Amino acid sequence: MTDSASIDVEKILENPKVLEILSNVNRELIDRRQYVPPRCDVFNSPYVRLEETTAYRFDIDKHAREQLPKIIDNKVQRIFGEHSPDEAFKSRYHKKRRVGIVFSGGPAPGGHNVIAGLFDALKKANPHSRLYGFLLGPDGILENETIEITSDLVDQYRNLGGFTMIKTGRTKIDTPEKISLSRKTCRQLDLDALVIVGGDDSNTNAAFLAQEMFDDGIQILGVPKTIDGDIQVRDADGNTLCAVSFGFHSAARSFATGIGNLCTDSSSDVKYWHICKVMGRVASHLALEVALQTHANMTLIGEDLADYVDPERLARAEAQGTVDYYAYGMTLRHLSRVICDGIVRRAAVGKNYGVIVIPEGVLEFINEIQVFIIKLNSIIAEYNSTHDTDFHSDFPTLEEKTEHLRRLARRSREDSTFTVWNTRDDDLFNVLPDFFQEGLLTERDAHGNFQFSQVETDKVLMGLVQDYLKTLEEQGIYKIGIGRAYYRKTLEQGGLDPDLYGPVLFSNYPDAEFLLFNASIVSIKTLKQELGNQGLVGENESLSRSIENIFKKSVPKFKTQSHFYGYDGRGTDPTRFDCNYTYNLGLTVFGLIANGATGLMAAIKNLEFDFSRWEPIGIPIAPLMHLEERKGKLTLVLERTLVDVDLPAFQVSKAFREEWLAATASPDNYRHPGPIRFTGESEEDRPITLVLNTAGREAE
Ligand code: FBP
Repeated sequence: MTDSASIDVEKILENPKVLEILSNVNRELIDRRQYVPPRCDVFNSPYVRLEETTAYRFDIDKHAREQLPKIIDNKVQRIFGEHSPDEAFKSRYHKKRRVGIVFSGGPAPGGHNVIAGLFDALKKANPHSRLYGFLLGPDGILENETIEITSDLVDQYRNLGGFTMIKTGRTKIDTPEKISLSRKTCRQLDLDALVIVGGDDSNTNAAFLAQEMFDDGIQILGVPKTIDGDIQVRDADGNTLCAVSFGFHSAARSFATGIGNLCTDSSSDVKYWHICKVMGRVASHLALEVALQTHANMTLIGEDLADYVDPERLARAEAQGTVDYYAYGMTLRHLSRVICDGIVRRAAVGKNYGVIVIPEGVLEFINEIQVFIIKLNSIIAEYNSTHDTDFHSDFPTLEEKTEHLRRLARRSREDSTFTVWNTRDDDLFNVLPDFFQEGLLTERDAHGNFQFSQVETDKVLMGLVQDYLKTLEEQGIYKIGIGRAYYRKTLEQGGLDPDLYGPVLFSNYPDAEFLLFNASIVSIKTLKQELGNQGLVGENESLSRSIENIFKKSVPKFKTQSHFYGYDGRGTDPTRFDCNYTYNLGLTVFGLIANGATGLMAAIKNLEFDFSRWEPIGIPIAPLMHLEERKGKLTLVLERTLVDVDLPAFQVSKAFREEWLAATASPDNYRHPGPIRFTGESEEDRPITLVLNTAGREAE
């Protein structure tokens, strides 16, 4: 070994090659910064103008009409190229503007390109216009913390992931005080427009600010972002206006890269089940896309579990003339049984390994857990609204929190009008493992959302799986299948006749390719007994080494490795799809600003089709809002879109379930998507979910 004292680090660092490979600026970064996303055709015109269309209908919530009267009648705006507008239009368009932009919520790949698109269009219309970035999310608005976004800054971040340029935060602008602080900041900065790049809650903020600042003439526009992919907009007739939020494709591809690698590892070392929890607070879009990308052995889709109906329970209840509500939706126990079934079936063909994908929000779709989440949400919200302090600071430990719940259960016994937490709830809650209780009681985020990423969903589920597999093993059901050829070879090498022992040892001898020990043989002792009963081994004789070895190989060891795919995918560099999508969103948002719009969300229609068909539009936010429970109160928010289990993407994945489980003697059917490639061709240039959901509509 070289003596470290003899190494001249200074000399090494004089070598230009060394300096080059150590530089923060690598080839990938240079290529990304230089990439120029294509523009939707309309943006190649010198101007764009809006045209209101009444082709889309929305079912408007009466609360939205009451609370957002100034923007509720906004219509979808189509954007057209304009070559020779009149002078009044030109002077409005070229007006010197001051625009603010803020990121809100979790990072999503592509955010920097929204800024780049907006910046380029703003400066092209008037080089004296200025763009300000609010720092650290909505807090930057409340505290008037900004930086001016310059061309040098934009060039540093073109086509790069993260929200690093101006950072982000989760503060919600949800009180009259915060709204008035926001107005004050916008006025102080003399802003013409504010752009909020965010998810459902942030676009909700945008709608309320648009309403509040309508008379000030400050335009508020939203841009749909979230890796969760749950901002999808359809009108009341099912026409798609926004197929997916930006960031979804990149995050899903990043998760799929990692999970695809685990499929390779797992089928090489053949000893682990890799349990992969993937982000997606509620909806399972990311898990579904990962399933389609990797063909992992099992992927749970929350929406599918909620849709489940247990035919046996239903029939039993029907025969008894009763209703069994537990027949609808899957229980945690049942789900663990379904997973065990896949594990046992693969083991039977010698595959005691595999990959399971679990969406982080799966518990939301398990009835019994959802009830706890709702009840605890309202208990915490109630406590916070009636006390000066806060639930989590008053009851910092789990013990103190459960003691508070116990008191509530006691109260329900004394006061029959108090029903939110009764003795049964308390009893059921107390049998949950501590870490899960802690997870369910975890602090809600600023929007009152349950923080699924803080709960070890996979641990809860896999704990049940582990227990049930033990039972199945004791019952002789969970066993590793022994290759027939291997069995013959081993016995012959041991000088034994395989055909003499085979029928005694195995339940499927000699036809099956993988032989399964009889269910009654669960230990060396029972193995010896079985052979003794058939006169194949004497009482005082020891077992043949080859038979003992074969038996040992059939005993399953269920070894797991847990992985969480979330923050890594949020920070990945965007795919080309997301680069192009977000740059055009930035151009779109400027088109909306230049034409005086407010209370709209920039979007690209036809995203699910080829780029040549992409159409920039403005979608009115207020008509998309409805009432949802937040912090124990019904509140107006933008509706999230869950996985539609009737659409092709899910139906196709369901049709492939058996093939991807691969519980057969044939090889596994993994698909290895590889890393996100910025250059070159790939068979899918947009999310597979989108391709499938629109398959057959390409020619429309
Ligand atoms: P947004 O909806 O704000 O884009 O965030 C989505 C998400 O990435 C979820 O998938 C995840 O549950 C959550 O953020 C994690 O939040 P946090 O950053 O607060 O840990």
